[in-house]
Amino acid sequence: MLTGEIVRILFPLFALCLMSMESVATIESGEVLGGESLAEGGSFIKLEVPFDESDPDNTVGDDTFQNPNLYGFDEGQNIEITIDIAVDILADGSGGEAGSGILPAGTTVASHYVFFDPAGTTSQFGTVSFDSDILAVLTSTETLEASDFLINNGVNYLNPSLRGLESGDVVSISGLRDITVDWVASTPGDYVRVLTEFSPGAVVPLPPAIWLFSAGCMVLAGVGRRSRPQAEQARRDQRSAGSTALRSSVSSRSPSALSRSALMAGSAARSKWSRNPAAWACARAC
Ligand SMILES: [Ca+2]
Ligand SMILES: [Ca+2]
Ligand SMILES: [Ca+2]
Repeated sequence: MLTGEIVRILFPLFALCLMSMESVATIESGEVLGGESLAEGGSFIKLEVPFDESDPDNTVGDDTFQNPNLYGFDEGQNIEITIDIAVDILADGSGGEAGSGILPAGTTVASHYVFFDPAGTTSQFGTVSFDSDILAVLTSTETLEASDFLINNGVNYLNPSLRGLESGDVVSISGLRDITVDWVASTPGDYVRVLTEFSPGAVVPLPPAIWLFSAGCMVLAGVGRRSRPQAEQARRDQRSAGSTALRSSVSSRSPSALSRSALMAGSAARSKWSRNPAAWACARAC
């Protein structure tokens, strides 16, 4: 009974722990391969939210970085969208593109932000890779703003009119899980959102879940240890009471009366007692 209560308490906590897990990195890697950015020492940097590389901290979208690096960070992970989302580039499912279109409601997406925010007009060529297949890329200020509900990460997003790409900027799907950027930016910078399929890398932080589950197992084990001595004591009491009944039966008769029937009666008494110890105790005392 007690064990059942504990399980009923721990199971919801265990489920809540799993549901509240923080996401982990799902942008796997990136690289700056060319352009003035590379000459200026730019490299790919995966940001962990909240970040302090910006000025002000944890803010993106309008000259808050001002350096030659290519950046990326994860937004909401494994979200089932409830409305259709207009996208600028749809993946064709084989590592290429299928033009602009709609990502339909009911699709599960993992969202990521990739951007370049140099101090002055600078070109950059690079790649970014993800841990699951790309579904779509959003490159215009309008589609970015319409999909900002996927953010879900506490970052302060600024939304100037030139947040998206301009003429001459190219972001393309270059593999099932890869994009290539080839753009020129200055103020406020170039920003795109990449939507991938369900991210296996985001389904983690088992440490807190394991900790809670382990604690529950320890509690249950403790209950089991407490229960065993009690059960053993009850068995000893049964054996002791049965022996007393048999001795009493024997002492009230002559030795010749210690017949097979008496022994059988003692055995029957032990059996009766073992089935109903309370009734047996009452029969003896009352
Ligand atoms: Ca800038
Ligand atoms: Ca640009
Ligand atoms: Ca721009």
